[in-house]
Amino acid sequence: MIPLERLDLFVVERPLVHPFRTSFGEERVRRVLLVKLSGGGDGGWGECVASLGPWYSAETVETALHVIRDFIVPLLRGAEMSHPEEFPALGSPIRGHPMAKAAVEAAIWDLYCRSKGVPLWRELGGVRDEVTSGVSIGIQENIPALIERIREFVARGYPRVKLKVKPGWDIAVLEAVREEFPGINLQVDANCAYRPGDPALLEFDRFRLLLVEQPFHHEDLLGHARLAREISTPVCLDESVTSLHRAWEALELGACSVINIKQGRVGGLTAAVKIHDLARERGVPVWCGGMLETGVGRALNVALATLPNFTLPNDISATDRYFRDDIAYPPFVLTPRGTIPAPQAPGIGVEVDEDRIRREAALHLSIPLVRVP
Ligand code: OSB
Ligand code: MG
Repeated sequence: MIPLERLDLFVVERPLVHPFRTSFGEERVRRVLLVKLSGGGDGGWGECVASLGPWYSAETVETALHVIRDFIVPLLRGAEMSHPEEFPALGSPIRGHPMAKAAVEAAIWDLYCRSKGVPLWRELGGVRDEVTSGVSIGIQENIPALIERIREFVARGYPRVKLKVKPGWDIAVLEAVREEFPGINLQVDANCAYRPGDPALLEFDRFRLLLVEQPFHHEDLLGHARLAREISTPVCLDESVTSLHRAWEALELGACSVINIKQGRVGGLTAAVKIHDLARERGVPVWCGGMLETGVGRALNVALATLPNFTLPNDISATDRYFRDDIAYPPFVLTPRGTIPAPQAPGIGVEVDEDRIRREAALHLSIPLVRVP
């Protein structure tokens, strides 16, 4: 049995090195909800990927806190789990709230793997000890500023660039970028900003893009299926794929030929691995998306991306692309091969600076899961 004795929730803030602008808003500071599960002398960590506001998905830091404290904690009390894969069934009475569930599941995985002495990526079935990196670049003030950002990241050795696009920040931008960087691996992410029928979408085919990510509303699988038949650029889904079932529906409908997997968005690592397996059976490549995570969440992403069907570059950049000063050590660094190595230490493979988190936390709740005699 996995011993579950105490759950700690911490909220900490970390300023981003660069503000990150998408079609739905701008983030300057990451407000991070961390989960620590303690038991049997070990501690496991999870990071919740929810943001301050319900813009990327319905969840927020506050809803995740509420759901973990008031609904997941009671389920954990007296739970007899022998493996982290059993957590989704335990959490299934709670409808929705994948990011809240994923954060707790991650802490269970880390605790389990640390006590077993194995790296998380090996336990998940990883087949490589480094993952291909990529960088996601937000919407900039103007095109020259964007060109400079791209130049900087290409010079640092990032093997793939993803640009955020939206109506009005798309075709002219791509023309300028392709003129300056004809050979780079390039893809775009619209975060749901287009309406079906927008003529700009047909023009994406001119730019030799690896893929176009989530052009339409998150519920619009049929719209994506129609677009996938109209353009030759592969359509990739992010926001739309919230579960294994949704991934299956999207593939059945032909709504995408690539999937961006984020463990937080799909309710945890167990569901993420299942989506990976389904896509693999169908010959659909996947890659690991990011949510501007700290080192804890990045470690989870790296572990996931070691699975065999993660064959496209991932939104997993080095720590210094996000934060000057992270909460977990050592930092993730980009290798000369354009990869991020998977840690060899047990569990998520990074150490959390807990003393500092306790000092700096905007909120800390420490909840016993067993009766203290
Ligand atoms: O759509 O992939 C997205 C960040 C926050 C919310 C949504 C997205 C993103 C990114 C960042 O693209 C990727 C990263 O963490 O490097
Ligand atoms: Mg995306």
